Amino acid sequence: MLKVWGRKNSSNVQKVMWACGEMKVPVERIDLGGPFGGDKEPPYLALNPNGLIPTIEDGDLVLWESNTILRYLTAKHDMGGLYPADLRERAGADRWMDWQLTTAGPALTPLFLQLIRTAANKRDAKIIEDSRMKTGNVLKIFDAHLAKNDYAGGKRFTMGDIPLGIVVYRWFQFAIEHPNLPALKAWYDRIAARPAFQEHVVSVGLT
Ligand SMILES: N[C@@H](CCC(=O)N[C@@H](CS)C(=O)NCC(=O)O)C(=O)O
Repeated sequence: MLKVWGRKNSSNVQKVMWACGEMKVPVERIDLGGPFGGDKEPPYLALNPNGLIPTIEDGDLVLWESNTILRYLTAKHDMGGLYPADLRERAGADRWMDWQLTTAGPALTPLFLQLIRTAANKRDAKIIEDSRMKTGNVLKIFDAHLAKNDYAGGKRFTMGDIPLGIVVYRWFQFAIEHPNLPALKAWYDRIAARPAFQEHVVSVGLT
């Protein structure tokens, strides 16, 4: 069975679990990282020298980098579905996956670390405000795309929606002022109706 290494409240592990849930691929997930530790120990570093989660083992294939894992698993199990066969649709999905890693994720991370992982009396208001502004501004770019497209890749749900679905879930949970982004909200409501998203993201919550 496919093995996934990593704690279930990691956004990057959730990408893999959500995709497997969508495709009904059975998974053995092993808790690692955060309070579980083990991610900087030699046996795990032999699988993933970055000491980060997730890593998967699929037979004798060992793979890390969450979005690469997402591409591999969806291509293997759902070619033409979650993994678009059409080159243009795939490029659209790929583009928003890369944008999550390079742009939206880094904008949001300080907000997450401050509001979820830092005690209230140790929080830095400037870091929170900078990250709030930056995230709102970058998500306006995705909102403009969604005003003309139902999903990241175009007309239908694909792998391209998964990384940003988790970013936007987190962003909406924070008790901060959010800019009004109606197309993003409508897209998020479509995402939130998916049972695999509910199981692997919403029900895990923010910790
Ligand atoms: N670019 C990597 C980033 C992986 C990453 O930063 N993972 C975080 C969790 S989301 C991690 O391993 N943190 C250390 C820990 O959980 O102990 C990916 O997308 O897989």
